[in-house]
Amino acid sequence: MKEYKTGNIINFTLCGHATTGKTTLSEAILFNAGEINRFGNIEDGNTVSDFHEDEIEHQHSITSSLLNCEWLDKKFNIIDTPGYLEFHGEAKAALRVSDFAAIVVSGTSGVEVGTELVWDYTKSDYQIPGLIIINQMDRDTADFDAVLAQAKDRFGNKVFPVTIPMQHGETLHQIADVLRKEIYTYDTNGSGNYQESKPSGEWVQKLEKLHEQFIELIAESDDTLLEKFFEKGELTEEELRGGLHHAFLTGELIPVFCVAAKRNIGVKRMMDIIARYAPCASDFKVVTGTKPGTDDKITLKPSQNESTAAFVFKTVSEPHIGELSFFRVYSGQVKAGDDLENTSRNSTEKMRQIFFMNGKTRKDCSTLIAGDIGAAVKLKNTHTGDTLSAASKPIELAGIKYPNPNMRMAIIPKAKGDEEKISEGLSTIHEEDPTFQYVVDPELKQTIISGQGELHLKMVMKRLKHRYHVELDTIPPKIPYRETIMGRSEAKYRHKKQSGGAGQFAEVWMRIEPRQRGEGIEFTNSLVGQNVDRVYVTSVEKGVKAVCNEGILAGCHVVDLKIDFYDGKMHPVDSNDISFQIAGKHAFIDCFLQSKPKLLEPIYTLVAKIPDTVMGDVMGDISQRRGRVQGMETDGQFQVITAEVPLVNLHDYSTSLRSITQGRGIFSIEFARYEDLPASEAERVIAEYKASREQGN
Ligand SMILES: Nc1nc2c(ncn2[C@@H]2O[C@H](COP(=O)(O)OP(=O)(O)O)[C@@H](O)[C@H]2O)c(=O)[nH]1
Ligand SMILES: [Mg+2]
Repeated sequence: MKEYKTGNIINFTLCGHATTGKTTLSEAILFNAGEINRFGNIEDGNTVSDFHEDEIEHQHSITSSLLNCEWLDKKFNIIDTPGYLEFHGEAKAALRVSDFAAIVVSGTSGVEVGTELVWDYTKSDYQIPGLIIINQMDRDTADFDAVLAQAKDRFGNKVFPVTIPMQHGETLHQIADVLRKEIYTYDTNGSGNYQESKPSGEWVQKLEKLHEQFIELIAESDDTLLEKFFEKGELTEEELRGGLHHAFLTGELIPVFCVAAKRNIGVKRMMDIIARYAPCASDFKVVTGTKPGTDDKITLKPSQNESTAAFVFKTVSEPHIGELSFFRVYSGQVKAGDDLENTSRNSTEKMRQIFFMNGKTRKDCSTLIAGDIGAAVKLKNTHTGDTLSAASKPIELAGIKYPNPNMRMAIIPKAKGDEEKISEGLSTIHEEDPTFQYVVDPELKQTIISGQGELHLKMVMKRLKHRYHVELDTIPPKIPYRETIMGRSEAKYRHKKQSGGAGQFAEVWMRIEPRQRGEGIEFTNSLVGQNVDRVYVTSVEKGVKAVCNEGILAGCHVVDLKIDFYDGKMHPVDSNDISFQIAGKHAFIDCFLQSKPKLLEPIYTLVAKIPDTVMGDVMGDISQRRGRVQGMETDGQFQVITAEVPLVNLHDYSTSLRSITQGRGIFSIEFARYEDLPASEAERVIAEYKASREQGN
């Protein structure tokens, strides 16, 4: 394979909402570049990017794919990412190593929540430039102007069309180019080829006007250009080219392209403009990281002569190959056989074989230079998010910012004795895919897995089954209810035992009263006189705290009350620590049961962003979940609903919102507070607890 310089490598991520045609577009790009000679499609399950069995079955991308091709002497490393919200972690990881984001929008559905999310990652998380591709322009309902207006509204007035469609729907075959003021007439046989011509009729004026506005926008992005522009009233072609590159790189221009990927219309011209003007690997002048284990900044140059630093953004386990680690080299070079330092884990790593990737196709390569992206096999102890660097100048690069999990499940092994395999499997999958998490919850006594949604967790279960041969059932996680009181009371408890040898004696007088929500437990003593030796105060407190931990009504933590140990009795010989613990415990239980005890449930604040059209259904669903809507706000073509919903009714929210909105809604939840559990629910919880106690669980 040809060798490229850092300045000739362009890395970008195809990202956006689901089914906008990212994978189809990646196929068109590879086809146009001659990397493949058959143009695969989604329906036949034969694209380079969607090669996984699950992707073919579901007819959409689930993991990101690394692709590469050459265009106009530039090497494109393209990462095609899944648009489904559950797999957005893949897009976040891909953007982490990209020079810019190529955000694909459908000409029919326009800006969607997935579009806004990737825009946010690009701007807030990584500060890289972006371009917008309006695809599916051959669909009858496609409306370029409407989608462009939406994009401007959402992403600002730096959004500007570089190519525009001259027909809409089926008949689309011509694209007007604002940069060159030319018309491109595409072959309709999918070859992607076109003929150039001069505009005529209304298009002369139209292109002239757009071209002028475009130059103004470019000139505005750079003071020296602006001066020249004012002096001469125009820019030379060379100035314009330089300005275009600079404006794109700095986000002063967000170029928009129109394409019909499936028909291979508009794609080649877009590739030309990317090759000529898009940000490339050498444009980001410094690589910033930290000295491992410290916050001290270190910078390197994005040059192959610099000390080596590479970042692993993805790990997969492929059958017959083993672990494949995808990485971008930021500086220096990585050669097969190199020993590098994994500065994230403080270990060394040998790079055995390294590859260029095109979907599942690997091409051996001996060296990857600064700016390039490839994969290595069988790294010993390197995982997603790790930095590999030269031992002589260790550096750690910033990690990937992942989305928060929004679905939790408790797991139960189907067979006994699988515990070890399960924990090994869970930890390996988490290291490969950090958006999947698990914890053994000591309070709930359950292993809780969490991820981006039902499909995501199903995929994890599938991997556990195939790779570790363990099968798991999933159930909704238990709810961490709380127990507390509404009234005050007092009780006296005498613990007395005489069985042969030394006896046990303790008497505890106690009062309890409620505290405000969130104030916790307060234990005090107001003993006077010498009825009880003060050493027993801690014994009583220990007894009380143990009960608070175990619960009285339903096995939940007791919260928000004040206990005062105010008097008691002791015996000179038979009283001891354990007797006072026992008496304290029972005195407390007696008090508690007399003080109008009740259960509390966790309430979460739910914020959902959804399209206008499904507002009624989303609200109806929230109220069915005992949720209370707190507010609604319009945000472009979306509505943002804030509601408070009991946690017990949220475990399947991700699935439900997805089905109500057809994948066009997003949400987040955050703990708000504990509130009274309605009486009928409390009865159920207490009955379930009693039943499980009887079964000995
Ligand atoms: N009419 C039309 N359909 C397209 C175009 N691009 C993609 N599609 C179809 O849109 C659907 C989603 O495409 P896909 O590439 O999987 O989208 P992705 O989820 O963004 O990767 C598939 O049925 C494609 O055949 C296009 O330009 N025109
Ligand atoms: Mg796809």
